[in-house]
Amino acid sequence: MKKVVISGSGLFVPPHAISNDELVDSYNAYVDLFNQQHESDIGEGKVTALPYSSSEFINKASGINSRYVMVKEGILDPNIMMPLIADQDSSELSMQASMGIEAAKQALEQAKLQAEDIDLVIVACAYTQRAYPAIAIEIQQALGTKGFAYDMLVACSSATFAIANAVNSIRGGMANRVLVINPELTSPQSNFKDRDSHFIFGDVATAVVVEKQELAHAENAFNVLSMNCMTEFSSNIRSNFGFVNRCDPDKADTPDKLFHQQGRKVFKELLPRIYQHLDKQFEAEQIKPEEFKRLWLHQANINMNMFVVKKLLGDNVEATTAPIVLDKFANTASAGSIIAFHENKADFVTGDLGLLCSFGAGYSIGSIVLEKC
Ligand code: CO8
Repeated sequence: MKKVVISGSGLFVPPHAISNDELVDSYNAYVDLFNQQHESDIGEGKVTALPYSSSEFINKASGINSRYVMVKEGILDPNIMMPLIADQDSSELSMQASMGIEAAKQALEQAKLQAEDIDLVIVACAYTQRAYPAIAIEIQQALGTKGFAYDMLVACSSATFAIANAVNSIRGGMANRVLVINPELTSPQSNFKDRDSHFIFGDVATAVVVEKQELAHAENAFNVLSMNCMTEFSSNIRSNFGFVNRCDPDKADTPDKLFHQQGRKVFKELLPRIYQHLDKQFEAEQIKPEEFKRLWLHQANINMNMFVVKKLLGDNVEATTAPIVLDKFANTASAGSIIAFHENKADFVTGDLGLLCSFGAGYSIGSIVLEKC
């Protein structure tokens, strides 16, 4: 089997940060406004008064302290509660393409490659801002990559599933060098009026270069030793946004068209599936969890990550073994584990093992064992 490596990674950080306190202040101002507007219905028991959000809860329940967004205007206004992003002319570079290009340029530089060395671009994320033409093809043209390009969506597992596609495209002879790009523009999909989820997401873009080992510069390269993907249908994390929405105008804008979830159920149902998934992969590959120098895990919830780490490695694990980036970036859907990888791989020496693992909506789980070349 052809050896394939990840030879570069990149991270684009959006221009605006929002702290928990800022977000909670705006949410609570929205609550005051809502409760005032519905005062008599609340008094008569026809409408339930909204309770406040709190920074203490957010930090304790999720580990998130802050998040980045592409456009801050509107999000913190209690009368708006969404980013105000102007509609773009078709001749302009889309927001997701511009985010992805910045991450891709860094990944190319790390891999010591030019755009024209790439013969496949895969854009993989929770949502693309339009269905067609693909954001990946827009990036192909803007960067000047060769070959072909396509978009794919697997929510939080988009990056690991796309890396698996990239590896298989190289092994199957369809490509030599692939850019996998994750432009996660989550803020327009987030419901900032929903106390349960208003704090969860942040915008970011990541990218990796995947290429044939024989073509790669060994300096930054990680050999892909094993890959495993699984899915199982669940509506516990869901968005009903789609192209059919406009055909029922009365319901086209209801909250189910944004991200919503049963967070507790997800926690309880997904964790055992993650353990089973990884156990199976490690058994098949004859790898013991303690052989990993680092776990680059999906970044949805700090408590969930700690459960995974403890189950794999026991109670006494150094914080550096499974780095947390969600305190600063929040949940960035598929980009989370790639940020952790990008920021925490420089100390790897030849033979060191690491695990890239994502989990989330679908349900979906993707895991990739990497070995430093
Ligand atoms: N402030 C204060 N109190 C709150 C708040 C708040 N903001 N929200 C809830 N509470 C209260 C509740 O009302 C509840 O009160 P009570 O006990 O009186 O009923 C109490 O706090 C506890 O609530 P929960 O049980 O809901 O709290 P949890 O401890 O479960 O924490 C979490 C909630 C953080 C959501 C947690 O359940 C979680 O993270 N679960 C894992 C979910 C997960 O991993 N989901 C993956 C989603 S990401 C994904 O798959 C990608 C989707 C595609 C991306 C889309 C981009 C937008």
